[in-house]
Amino acid sequence: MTQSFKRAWLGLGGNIGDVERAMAQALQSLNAHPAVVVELVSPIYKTPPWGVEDQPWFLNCCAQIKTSLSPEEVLELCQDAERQGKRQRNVRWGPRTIDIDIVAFEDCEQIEQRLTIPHPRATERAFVMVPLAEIAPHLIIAGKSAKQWLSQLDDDGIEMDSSDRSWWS
Ligand code: A4P
Ligand code: MG
Repeated sequence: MTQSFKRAWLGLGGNIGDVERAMAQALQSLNAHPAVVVELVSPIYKTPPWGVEDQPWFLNCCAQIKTSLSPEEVLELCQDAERQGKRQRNVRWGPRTIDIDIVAFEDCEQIEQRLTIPHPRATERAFVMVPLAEIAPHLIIAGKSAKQWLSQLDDDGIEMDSSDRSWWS
């Protein structure tokens, strides 16, 4: 039986607790799945809060995976990883320790409440496009490359935390 592998790009972030550890654990648990390979992970960036500004700064990164799972199955895995991160931290209130969005999925475009691909707000967010452009500058999302989207965004304040790309493994 031949399996068809697709690439997908994930955006990870958080601003409560040990976010680096939560993101590393999430990426490790995705990579441990027999149908998922984490191929590339960006450096971690410190990013000013977007949307609600009165909250702590975030850490963000992006990852490229290869998978034979469907987009919905990948979303489920991401949500499992989010739940694990929360449980271990036992955070009673406040923003999530870790949030994982599917930014794009090869050969998939869909608008559904449960899963919209590409992620409808990703191209407006420098905290997604900065790390994405680092690992997949030529990836086309909604007609433009990650690098082109980034050139239109305000990336003021975003700082690379460390250029180490193996921080998660
Ligand atoms: N869902 C639909 N499409 C997708 C997709 N492509 N990927 C559904 C993931 N989930 C998708 O998600 C709610 C539901 O969206 C999921 O159950 C899934 O079925 P959510 O993450 O709880 O919230 P949201 O509505 O997706 O919000 P969004 O736009 O992701 O914003 P958040 O998560 O509220 O953003 N500032 C910085 N600097 N860095 C950050 O990481 N994050 C947030 C939180 C705000 N400001 C930030 C950051
Ligand atoms: Mg989200």
